[in-house]
Amino acid sequence: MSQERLNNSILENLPPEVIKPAYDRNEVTPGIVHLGIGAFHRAHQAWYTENRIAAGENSWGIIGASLRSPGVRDQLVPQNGLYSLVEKSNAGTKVQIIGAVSDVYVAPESPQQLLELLAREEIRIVSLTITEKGYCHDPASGNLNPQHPDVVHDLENPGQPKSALGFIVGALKLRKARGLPGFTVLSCDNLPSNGKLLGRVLVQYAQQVDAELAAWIADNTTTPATMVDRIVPATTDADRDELEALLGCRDEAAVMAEPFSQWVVEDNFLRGRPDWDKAGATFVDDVEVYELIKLRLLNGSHSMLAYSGYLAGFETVAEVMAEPAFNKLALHFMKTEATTSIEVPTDFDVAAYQAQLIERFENRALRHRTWQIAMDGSQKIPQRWLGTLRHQLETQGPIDVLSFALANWIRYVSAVDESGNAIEVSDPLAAQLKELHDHQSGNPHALTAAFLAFTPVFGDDLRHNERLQEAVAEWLEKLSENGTLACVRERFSAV
Ligand code: NAI
Ligand code: CS2
Repeated sequence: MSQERLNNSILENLPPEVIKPAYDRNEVTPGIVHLGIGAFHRAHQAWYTENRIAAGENSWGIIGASLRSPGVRDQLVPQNGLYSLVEKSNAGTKVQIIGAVSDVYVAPESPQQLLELLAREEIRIVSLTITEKGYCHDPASGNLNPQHPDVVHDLENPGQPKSALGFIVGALKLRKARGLPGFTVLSCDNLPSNGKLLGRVLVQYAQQVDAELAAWIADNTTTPATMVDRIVPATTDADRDELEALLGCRDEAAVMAEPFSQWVVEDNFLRGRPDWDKAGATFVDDVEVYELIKLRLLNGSHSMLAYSGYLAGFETVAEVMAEPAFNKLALHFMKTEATTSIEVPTDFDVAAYQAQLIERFENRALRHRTWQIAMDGSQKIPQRWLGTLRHQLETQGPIDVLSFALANWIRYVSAVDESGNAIEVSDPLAAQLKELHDHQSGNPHALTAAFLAFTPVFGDDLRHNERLQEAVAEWLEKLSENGTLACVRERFSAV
């Protein structure tokens, strides 16, 4: 029988080693609305903000909103918004109770209520972690996808939006009409030039509503770029049970994270911001190179290890990394393909960064499932692999690992693993990708050609590249004959 839920009244009874909010939560007023209050926001941006509120910046309280499901609201609201951030590493566990979130709205239950919240003057920052697919854009071009079902719905039903774009533009329209200032919209998702992308799709969406509003939004909002980094797996019931034993109460909203955290933010805020730099964040003028390094090295390796690791039968990243050939493969990929595609600043120690990534992936205390990282490949692959690939093709650089990775992704979206078991492929384009696979399965060359011609992911250029075509088809042949684990051991044990 679960014990009492975490809440304000039992904070003082928690074990002394648990870090608790060292401020009066009643003194905190909202300044940030966060859309997509999933695990990552709670373990990253909210953690930095908690630090600033504890330092007295108490007008930056967070109100969360889910644009999809009531799950997180039902976890947090019965706990007065409190939750545990559990830092886990091979060296041990550290628990901090975060108090920065005061409430959670569920948009589908009351879209008007969320629009009104976003239109409140004191809201100066609207931050987002809505996943790569939440921006209703075309991943290959970076422009708004006007046929996206949520865009079509929201333009026809502006009072009941479903998308973040619909809510943000709807709220800005209210603010303009009421003579209120705009706000800063802060993307914290793993997208290239996420600030520019968000600014572009917001204005492209608003132009479909009203050109004057689009112009006002361009002048009365800022969309700074960010590079966000902290590995935060989905929380399991086993995690909650383990934590309950430690806390002596039940925390349904807890999040698990590695100790490492990085946040690089373009310092372009319309109406102020918390001093997140005093909590360890970095404000810069140009986030570009930080994003590139992180997306191509960390996220590029993550996705490569996710598809090949899953098909090789490994459930978590740490399990994949415990296989010596995979461990070597990860570093080999970073050194020979991902890093060579980036102009790394001379004062940046890329070898140390690569070694640290390997160590972070080896963190056995975090159960980061290969299946979770494998989600939304059609939305992730363009920024994680294709920039590197185009560079390697242009410069005659090696593409051995990227073509191996693409071949494994193609096999993964067939939705059948090497033992004939079904794979639950979670991707907005899963049905199209499976059809593409099944149409050409058994013919590696035709299969490769069909995928490279799939423009929503690959654009128009890669289909014509014979070297790439050959390399992927060759891997598809080898992998279906010998299986992923045998191929990795045979090819990468000695790199
Ligand atoms: P999560 O599954 O815990 O939360 C995802 C949130 O996005 C939920 O609130 C969900 O309702 C919302 N969402 C999903 N699809 C949406 C859509 N189409 N429109 C609007 N909202 C939508 O996932 P988590 O771990 O919070 O990750 C979210 C994003 O954060 C990632 O996609 C990535 O961009 C970024 N991120 C995650 C890291 C991690 O290790 N978990 C680390 C760095 C960045
Ligand atoms: C992961 C990222 O699920 C995924 O796609 O690659 O969430 C990764 O954990 C983070 O970007 C780390 O900062």
